[in-house]
Amino acid sequence: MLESTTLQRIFQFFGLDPLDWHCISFGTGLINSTWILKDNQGNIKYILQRINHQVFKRPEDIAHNLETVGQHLANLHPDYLFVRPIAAMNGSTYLQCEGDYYRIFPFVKGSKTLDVVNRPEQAFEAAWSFARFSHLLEDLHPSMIRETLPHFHDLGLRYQQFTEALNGAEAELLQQAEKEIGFIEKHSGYVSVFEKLKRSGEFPIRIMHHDTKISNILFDAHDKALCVIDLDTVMPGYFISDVGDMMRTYLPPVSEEEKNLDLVVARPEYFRAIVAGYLSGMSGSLTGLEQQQFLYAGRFMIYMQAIRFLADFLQRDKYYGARYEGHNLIRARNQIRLLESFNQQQGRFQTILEETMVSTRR
Ligand code: GN1
Ligand code: MG
Repeated sequence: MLESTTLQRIFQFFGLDPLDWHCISFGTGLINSTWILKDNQGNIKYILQRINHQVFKRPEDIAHNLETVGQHLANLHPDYLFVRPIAAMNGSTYLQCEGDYYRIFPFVKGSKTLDVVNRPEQAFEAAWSFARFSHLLEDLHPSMIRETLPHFHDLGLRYQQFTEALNGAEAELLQQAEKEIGFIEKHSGYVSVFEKLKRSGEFPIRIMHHDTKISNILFDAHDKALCVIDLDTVMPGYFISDVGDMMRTYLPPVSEEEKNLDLVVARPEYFRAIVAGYLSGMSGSLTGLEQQQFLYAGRFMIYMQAIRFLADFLQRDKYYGARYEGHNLIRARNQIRLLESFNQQQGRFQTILEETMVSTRR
């Protein structure tokens, strides 16, 4: 919860009268904390967020990126809905307070977020929106955008961190995670694929969102996507990050928290929706090599998340935290199961990819 003195300072900084607002905890993110601000009539008007300063070391870079992207879109695509944080009296869009950082976004009226994807149309809408976002930023040079989390989706580095976690782990934890460690090691070829793609010259650095889970899209009452949100990790990267994280989070009918692994399966009709939505939102901008990497995108992100959860388990949950004993091992198992289900169906997914590429071209 928020200390009431902190809340008072936030209100004061952003010029809001404390008597007018009720602050209620909201959202399920693992890193930042979120609240909604309701007025006295019970209407949600603002979203308040605390940026996790342990993770995001330079919040001023986030502010710089939001400003640069917002300005670019306002100039070239004035009809595009881009939600910018509100500015305080002194022009700053964030408040630094006792080592933490706070900012406030206007709430988009009539919008809602989804926690699970239960219709392929929702996956299509989300994929289209994330693609459109990157597409509209193609004429903004990636060097204009700062890396808010350096090497965030660098699979080589993640693998190295996993190896370090292995070397430093207690024997008891190593034993509990023996099977999962074996799986990660056996599939380390995914890391070399990434290194090869980066060197290929046909795999451009683009401005990507880097956190494309479904709750980062605002939908209207009819499940039409209104806009993308949670822009802290908007930074230069590769298209496989966004497409892959959509596969990781939209393909299964359950979340990464699910303990019953029988429920963790990759659903082909959602794969089709992601590919179709993404290709159409990108309007033909993907290179030939990129178009061939939709399956790899899924593997890349699911594998990386499995590594991150497993490394965190071995390091006693220092990054993600844990709500129960073995939580991050369960999360890693869930991701591994998803990757197995994905790979078991790769023939089918490849056919869907080819069909969708043909129908999108028409
Ligand atoms: C974190 O905080 P949240 O839930 O938006 C993480 C993502 C992971 C995700 C897994 C900055 O995102 O990379 O995919 O947890 N973000 C960061 O749930 O590490
Ligand atoms: Mg996030």
